Amino acid sequence: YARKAFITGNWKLNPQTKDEAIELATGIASAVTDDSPCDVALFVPFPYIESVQETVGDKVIIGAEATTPQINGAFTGGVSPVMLKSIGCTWALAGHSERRVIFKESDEEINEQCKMLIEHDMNVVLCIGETLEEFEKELVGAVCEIQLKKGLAGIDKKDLDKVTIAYEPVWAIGTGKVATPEIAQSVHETIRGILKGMYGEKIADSTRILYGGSVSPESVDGLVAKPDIDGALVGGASLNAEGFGRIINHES
Ligand code: G2H
Repeated sequence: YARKAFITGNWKLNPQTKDEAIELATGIASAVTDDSPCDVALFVPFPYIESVQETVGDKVIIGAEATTPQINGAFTGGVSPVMLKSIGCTWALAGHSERRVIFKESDEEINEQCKMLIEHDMNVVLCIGETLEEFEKELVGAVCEIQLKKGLAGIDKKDLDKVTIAYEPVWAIGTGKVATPEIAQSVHETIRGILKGMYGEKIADSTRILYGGSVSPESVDGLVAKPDIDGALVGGASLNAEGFGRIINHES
């Protein structure tokens, strides 16, 4: 199965102004050429989505960093998939560890978000991953299995082409401590095995699994060289156009 590499950036609560967002997006889009070995996406703050989309055109997919699973009503501060779709945005992250930890989103809420996105024919990158404590207790496989099964509960096989998985060990996020390619590969293989149990071999083989957690221009090549690592979800290093350009145009 040829899974095309997928390099994605997650800007989080950055940059500070729309002008800076457009400048950064311009730099990143200029790094994407016909020779780039991958699809490219950027998950950006809501207020920047439309202008950044306009800036990058077809070169880069622009998505939301989070969504609210309800469609309308009394949910102050919420942003629904329908609203996003109405501005031409058809991708979103779900379950990033910062949403789980800081915004207290549960597996059930994350599942609702995934289902709602899919129901509206949108694409989701479901983020999963263990804490340092769970890693040390050798619970990585168990944690990934729970988060995958709960996150994807009720999602049909036919819709898995709208799902990308991002494995982000919490201990590697923003800490500069990137997982070694060997550790990441072994977890990705486990995740693919869990997907196989849930959806069968064909779906498991065609679903892209990205690694996230302190990916840098220096570490990307070793990671994506591994057979089950199909790309990266890049935080800090996606805020520098030159560095992110290097990650996009990694060795392949
Ligand atoms: C993990 C990652 C992007 P960073 O959160 O989602 O961020 O690359 O800064 O660790």
